[in-house]
Amino acid sequence: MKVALITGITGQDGSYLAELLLEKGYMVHGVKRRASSFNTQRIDHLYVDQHEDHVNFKLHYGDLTDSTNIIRIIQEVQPDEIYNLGAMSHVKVSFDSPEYVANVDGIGTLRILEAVRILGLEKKTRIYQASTSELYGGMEENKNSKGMYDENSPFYPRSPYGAAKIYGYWITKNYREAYNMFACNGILFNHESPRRGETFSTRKITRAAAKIALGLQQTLYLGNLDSQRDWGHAKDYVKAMWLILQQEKAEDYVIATGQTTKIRDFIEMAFAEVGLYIGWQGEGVNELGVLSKIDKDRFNNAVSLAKQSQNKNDNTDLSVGDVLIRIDARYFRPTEVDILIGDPSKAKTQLGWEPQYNLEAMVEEMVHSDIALFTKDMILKRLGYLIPREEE
Ligand code: NDP
Ligand code: GDR
Repeated sequence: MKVALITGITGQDGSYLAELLLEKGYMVHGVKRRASSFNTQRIDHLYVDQHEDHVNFKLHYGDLTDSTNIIRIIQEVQPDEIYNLGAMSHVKVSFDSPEYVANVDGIGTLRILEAVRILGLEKKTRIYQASTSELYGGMEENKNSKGMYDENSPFYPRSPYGAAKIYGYWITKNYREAYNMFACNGILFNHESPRRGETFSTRKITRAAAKIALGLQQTLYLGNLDSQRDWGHAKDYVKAMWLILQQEKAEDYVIATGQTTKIRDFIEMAFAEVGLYIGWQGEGVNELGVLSKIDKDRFNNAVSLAKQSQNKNDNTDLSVGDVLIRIDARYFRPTEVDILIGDPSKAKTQLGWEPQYNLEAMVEEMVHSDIALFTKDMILKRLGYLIPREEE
């Protein structure tokens, strides 16, 4: 039985990766942070009573800022593979807490590598480092001949997050070269899912599309609508992480779709999923996203369960001309990454990696998952049950 250790197991990617490794028969260990409220919602379904005979999933309290517990956990677990996914991963928030991000996302990577070395596990333990397309910074002149970023494109990080992750990238490469360790960077472009954190752009948008359709929210406030991202599905991307560690030789790989989409186009797709069509008026901070058409069939179809459960004919007062999206300058970043588009040729050829999802399928899944989530809340509320997270 192979043994894996995942830092960041409570996050989006950690939860999908844990599922994948359990399916493959691994013993999965995860590092979770102590928090004053539950932070394991994404992995609760994987929990096994530690008193049972065949325990294949175990959590350890730990933090990437604390080398003593990193060393202790790795010593106890003796992992064949470590996936270092733990990070303060929000680019905008990294401008508010730059030193903390440097410590967790940058030095945290060093702590993992050094722990493996101190414990003499260099030959046994393979290490995956969660590197990111934020390293490229969206510099036009650094794209390859196909107009994309690949494994040879120069880096130019544009945030404290990007700057911390570039240290993680290079220290991983350095430990591979200096100590002959099997340590690899996956340079992953944006990947999303119904489990995406609620304050990242895609999930904020799919949640708002669902809530507005259900009559639970009026307006969605966003920042820069013109940046472009190469969006894939987290489920596809964790498969690439695993493949990277199964190769004969340790190398770095770009994982991306090769397509890029503006934030405003993602908004249009998400709202169209609930039958609401958005038109744009005005410019800059005064730009508005206005409801230009309602497709009643699509709308009714999307919110049908909520409507039945409320015993109402119609539970929204939406009409054409309503302003659904406004700009709030607070969400602009001091420096922005304007465009990201990755060239996954190496991963496709060498790893045999092929994503299953396209953007349309992912948007559909995310919007409908959020509708189901809020419908459940509405039903519980109607039955008089107070939803715990609203009590807190
Ligand atoms: P999430 O933000 O969903 O998850 C981050 C995880 O790291 C959480 O489990 C979080 O714990 C944990 N964490 C945060 N701070 C610490 C700390 N000090 N010590 C230990 N663990 C910590 O991120 P994703 O799942 O989306 O991303 C996984 C990794 O991949 C991250 O490193 C991210 O930077 C990187 N990445 C992500 C991309 C994406 O598009 N999703 C693209 C490229 C790279 P808690 O739940 O307690 O907050
Ligand atoms: P990103 O993702 O910064 O690419 O980092 P995010 O979804 O936060 O931003 C994408 C783009 O959307 C614009 N934007 C907004 N973003 C947020 N979060 N909230 C808003 O209200 C909003 N309005 C507009 C942003 O300005 C940006 O241009 C993600 C993270 O998962 C990183 O950890 C990872 O490394 C990179 O993807 C690849």
